[in-house]
Amino acid sequence: MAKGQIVAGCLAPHPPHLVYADNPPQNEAYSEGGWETLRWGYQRLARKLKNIDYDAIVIFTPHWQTYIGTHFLGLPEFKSKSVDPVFPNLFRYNYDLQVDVELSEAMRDAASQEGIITKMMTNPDFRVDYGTITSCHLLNPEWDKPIVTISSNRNTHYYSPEVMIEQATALGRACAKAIEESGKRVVLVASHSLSHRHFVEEAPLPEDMSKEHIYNHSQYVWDMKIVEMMRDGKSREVIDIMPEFTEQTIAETEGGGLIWMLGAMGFPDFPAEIYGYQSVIGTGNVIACWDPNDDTREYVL
Ligand code: 2X7
Ligand code: FE2
Repeated sequence: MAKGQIVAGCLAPHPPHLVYADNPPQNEAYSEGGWETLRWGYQRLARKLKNIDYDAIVIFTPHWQTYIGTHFLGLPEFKSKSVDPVFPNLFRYNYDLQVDVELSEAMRDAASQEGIITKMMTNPDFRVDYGTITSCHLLNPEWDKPIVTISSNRNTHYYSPEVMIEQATALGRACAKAIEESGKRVVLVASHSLSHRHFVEEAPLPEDMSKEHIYNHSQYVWDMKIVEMMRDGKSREVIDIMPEFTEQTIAETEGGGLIWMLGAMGFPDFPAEIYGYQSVIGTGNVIACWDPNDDTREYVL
């Protein structure tokens, strides 16, 4: 059997606004559009993924927060309605998704061997979080690939950003080993924004783009610094300054997704493809992809 491999790693922000703005039939709310820079970027990345041969998407989300260990989806199907607790006006999404349980169990076993506390989620009534649904919908609107969701253990809050770096890197290493042994071709997804200070009042019309802008300039400067390092292939350095970035901008990197993904990919030193940057209710969001294949890696933006 050929060795499995990670065929792409995506940083895929999940503001539910982006699904709302797209008006897919699964979502109950109706919009007049909005946030095109991110949505068009996602469409371009989704087209790239369509041309890559892969078996499954593995996604790490900060909106499935676990306090004892790291949890993995553990049933072949989850079907329900995902409602954003903060934006129920925008996001009430009917999903019916397939899970690659074999891969999920293999990653859990490998993580366990690394000394990480783990658990499989086998409650059929479990509601999959909106981070998973939003990023997966935008990267693969056809939902024609099985997924695995990995929870975010609250290391940053219990301990510190440095402990999160150690734990999420170990988890990434374990997942990479399990993928290699599985023989499967896998797309990794870190589902989160960058800077994360946001407005606390919504515009009367949420998609009114005349009201959308970054929360403050300092946040923007930090985001651009991180994006520049991604472009320059300095993924190890992104992780090194992450504790300060996370603290200064209350960044959603606190959940560990980007650390996990870059750790699994061995902290790549090739440039990330950048597909777009835009604010959503004041947060900073970049869509980026690390393509390990020298022949298909592009200079997108
Ligand atoms: O979860 C989110 C987010 N990360 C960014 C912006 C808006 C809403 O929800
Ligand atoms: Fe979020």
